[in-house]
This record gives sequence, structure tokens and C-alpha cells, in this order.
Amino acid sequence: MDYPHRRYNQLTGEWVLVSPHRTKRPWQGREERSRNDKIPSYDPSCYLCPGNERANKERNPQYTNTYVFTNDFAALFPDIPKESSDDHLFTFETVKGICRVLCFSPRHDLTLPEMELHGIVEVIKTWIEQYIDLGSMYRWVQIFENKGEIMGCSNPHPHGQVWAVDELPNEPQKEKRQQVEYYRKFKSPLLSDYRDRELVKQERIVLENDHWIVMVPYWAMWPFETLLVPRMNVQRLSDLSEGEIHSLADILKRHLSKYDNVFKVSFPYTMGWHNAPCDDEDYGYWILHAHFYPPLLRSATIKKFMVGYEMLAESQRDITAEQAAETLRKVSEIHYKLTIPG
Ligand code: H2U
Ligand code: ZN
Repeated sequence: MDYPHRRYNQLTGEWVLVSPHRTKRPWQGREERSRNDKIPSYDPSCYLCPGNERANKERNPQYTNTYVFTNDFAALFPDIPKESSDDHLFTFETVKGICRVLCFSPRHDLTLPEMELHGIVEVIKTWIEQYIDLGSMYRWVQIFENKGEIMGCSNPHPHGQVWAVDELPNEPQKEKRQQVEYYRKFKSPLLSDYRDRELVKQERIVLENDHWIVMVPYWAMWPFETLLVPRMNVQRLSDLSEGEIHSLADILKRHLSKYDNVFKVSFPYTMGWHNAPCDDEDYGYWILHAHFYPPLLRSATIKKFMVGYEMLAESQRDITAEQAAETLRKVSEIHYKLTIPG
């Protein structure tokens, strides 16, 4: 389709405007080195490095793989009274929750794709522990990583966050509604039907292994947005077997290396997991998945801004999902730092 068109996002129920005529060819990427290529493996002034003091004067232990602590500047608190308004214009409810920070490794300089597979397995196991722990107390557990200065990440030390809240936030609420509706109509989970169609088409598939698939979703909003889905119809990270965890580490390493290779720079993004909510409902229609939302468009410094039409009307993109998938398929899955000397 070469004409401007809108694609429907099955997961959110929102539309995205695609303008393919604005860039006909897939972009090959320019070689630009990021400013931060040389960072030390330990930084005495980093509040996430082992043994260092944090802003609240607490000291991190000499941790050797992952390390989780409660955010010293948490946006949420576990112990607050339940209050809400019944005003039909000024509506609010109090929210209980917890915010934790998760250091991926003691190394200040190693991002996920540069870590060894066993280190990535430790990160996945920590995500699972956190999901189980917080899921026993809260309805929604949001595991995410905000990577890169351009995404507002305050510290290069590889880390993610986990926030848990007692009500479903907007995005999962939309995904729940869409998945429920689809299941009611077609008697099959939305994301398993969608995954199977994409596997036949192959147009938007970036990577596959025994248990996982990375694709640029048909309705992608961000230039190199991807969706990571399991081949298995599982609802939660905590459902994964040892083999599925190892295979997840494998695909994450390959996928994130590809991302870095597009512009030869540590690719900024926000990524996060959408597990089924943690309450007593039957979530047979829900499929575990992860979203990757990277903002870069044409180089290490030129990003897509979601402003103007996007803020006031709807999301818009130039390169199509198929072109983005082709670019991602073509770049090597061996991290560029391993192939460029120095
Ligand atoms: P981001 O840079 O990805 O936003 O995350 C870093 C988090 O670490 C941030 O939420 C917290 C900030 O509140 N933090 C601490 O908990 N303790 C500190 O000493 C500094 C930063
Ligand atoms: Zn550090």
C-alpha cells in the first residue's frame, strides 16, 4: 500500500497514520559513534554501582549479578489511605504501589546486549521474582527499562524498574478490553492468532528462535518499534520453563544487538513487559509480550517526535513497519563493538 493509510492497533484499539510515500527506500543507517562509547566498568560517583552510596545515604552491597532496591524517590507508596471523590468533574482515587530499581549487573558499562547470556538469564529470573513477589500484593506489575539519555534515563549504569499498583493503568486496561473483545468474537487469543498470521506472512518478522518471535507489529507507531511474543500461549513470565528462559535470553541478546547495530550506537528505547494482571480473573485470552519503543528515526541523533499531529490527532509514521523490519533483519546480530576495533 503506497497511499497514506491508517492501520488499526488491535491491542489498543487506536489508529496510526502511515505515510509511505515520504520515504520509499529502507534506510541503511549512518555510522555515528555515540558520545558515551567509552565508559568505565566502575564509576565511583554512580549511585547504582556496587558498594556506592545512594542519594538517601544507603550503601549498595557488593552485588555480583542483579540487585533490586526500593526507589529512593518513589512515585508510589504502599501505605496510604483509600480515598476517592464522587465529583463528576473533579474525579480522583488514591493509588497504592511500590517502585523498585533493578540493576542488571555490577558492571557500569555493560548494556543488556553486551552482557553474557548467563547474565541476561539472571535479569530474566529477577524479573520473574519481582513479578511473583509484587503480583502477590498488587494487581498490575510493570517491569520496564528506560534506556538512553534521549529517553530521560538519568544514569548509564544498566538498570530497569518495576512499579506495581493496585489498579490497572491505562495501557493494560486498553489491552485487556481489546483482548477480551477479540476472544469473545473469535474464541481464540488475539495475540496467538496475530502471531500465527505474521509467521505465515514473514514480512514483519525480525528474529525467531525455538520459543520466541520478534516482529515489527503491523500497527507500529515508533520507527523501529518491535513486539516480542512467545510461540507458547503463556500469560506470565512466571509460566516460563528453564528452557524458555534461556531462549528468551538468546533472542534478547540478538535483538538488542541488532538495535545497536542500526546506527552503531547504544539504541535508546523504552521497553516493558505486559504480563496478565495479578488477580483472580481467568486470563486465558491474554498472551505475555514485551513492547520495545525506540525513538530514533534516521541517525543516532535524529529522533521521531510525537508532537503536533500526533499529540492533537493521532500517531503518524513515514517508514512502514515492513521497511523497518527489513532494516532490522539486514543488520548483523553480532554487536558492532565486537567487530569494530577500539
Ligand atoms: P531512570 O534513570 O531510569 O529514570 O531510573 C533511575 C531511578 O533511580 C530513578 O527513578 C532512582 C531515581 O528515582 N534513584 C534512587 O532510587 N536512588 C538514588 O540514589 C538515585 C536515583
Ligand atoms: Zn554504575
